Amino acid sequence: MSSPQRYIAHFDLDSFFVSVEMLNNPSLLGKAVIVGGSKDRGVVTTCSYEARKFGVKSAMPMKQAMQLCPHAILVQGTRGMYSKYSRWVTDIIASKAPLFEKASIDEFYIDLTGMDKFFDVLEWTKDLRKQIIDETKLPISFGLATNKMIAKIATDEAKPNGFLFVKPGMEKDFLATLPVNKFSGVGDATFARLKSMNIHLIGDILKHSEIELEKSLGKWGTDLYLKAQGISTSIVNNYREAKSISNENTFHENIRDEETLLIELVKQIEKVGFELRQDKMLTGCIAVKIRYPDFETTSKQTTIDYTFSDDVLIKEAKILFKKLWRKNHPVRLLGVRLSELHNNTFQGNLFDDHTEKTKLYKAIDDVKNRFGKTTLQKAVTVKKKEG
Ligand code: TTP
Ligand code: MG
Repeated sequence: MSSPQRYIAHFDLDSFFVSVEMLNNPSLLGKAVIVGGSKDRGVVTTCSYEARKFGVKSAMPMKQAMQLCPHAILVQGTRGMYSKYSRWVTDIIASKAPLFEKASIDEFYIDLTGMDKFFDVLEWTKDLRKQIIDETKLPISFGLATNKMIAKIATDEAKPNGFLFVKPGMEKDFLATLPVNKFSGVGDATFARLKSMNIHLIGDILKHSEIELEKSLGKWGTDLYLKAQGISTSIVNNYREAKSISNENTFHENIRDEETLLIELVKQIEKVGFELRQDKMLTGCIAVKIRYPDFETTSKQTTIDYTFSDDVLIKEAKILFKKLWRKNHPVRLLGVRLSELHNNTFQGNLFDDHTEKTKLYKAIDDVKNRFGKTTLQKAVTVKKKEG
């Protein structure tokens, strides 16, 4: 029996944050719009296709963007809305797709392997796209192909507001005429290096032998050789089985003092928050668990705007704890859990416009990595021990 035909669909919302802003403010429609930080110090988070025509790109300093496109309308970003729309799209996909991965806030892979026996895979994917657009009013594009790598590149080629099907067997031809920096991981330096070897297009890679490429580029050369042929074996990680990050502590002696319990809670959040950021993830759901001495165990969870920030998590955890804990009852075990995780592909987290915060967390986490996880803690978790 031959193995089933692999089919992977990759969906990505078009200029996602801008599209959400346009829904809330239709006067922005069709205009050059930039979502980002402040005019003098901020960077571009994303921009509309009208602004892209002028060369504006995400991660570009805002100053430069405004020089390229002086008439652009600058929007600071609406906290909360992006998570809401991201969840909405996730729910629609979850209601239809047998197996899918949420790759980032606006990006999904759906595994449709073997489904061609039961339905027309392209029509099914087109229907799903139509449903997302009809319900949410957000523009979204997809690429459909035989693996994740080709599907993602196909989405990129289909944008804005389109779709592209790379039929089985057509992978190499599809890639051949695209520039080599369409492969993720080919940054400016590698791009220049490949140029010096006369490799501009992906098709040029295959003019060299695998051995040649390995000689000049090491293992990366072998990778490129495989990629250029359209080969990629990475799998779709089932979102329904996505992992969570948790931490809990059974106390030597039961604790009934509220302040001590809150300090323990903050400590645990700092641990899971650290892990979250090390894994480069965002979380959308936090839970607190309490076990009493008679072993009665209760927990409470809440959905939150996607975040990686300890401050946000601590605030939410405290609210949950206060709702959950029967005041003055001794506690045997306290725990926290973060779920609804997906990759944080951002340079910074826009939700609070906190590029500064991102830098701060990175600095704290770097120290934790070097000197151990307990080196740096919030003042509140330290205070108690000294006092
Ligand atoms: P992307 O899908 O990478 O970009 P996009 O949706 O804006 O544009 P495209 O049409 O090319 O898909 O990212 C999704 C959202 O994530 C984006 O709207 C803004 C946010 N984002 C950041 O906050 N920081 C970043 O560095 C990037 C790349 C994206
Ligand atoms: Mg997108």
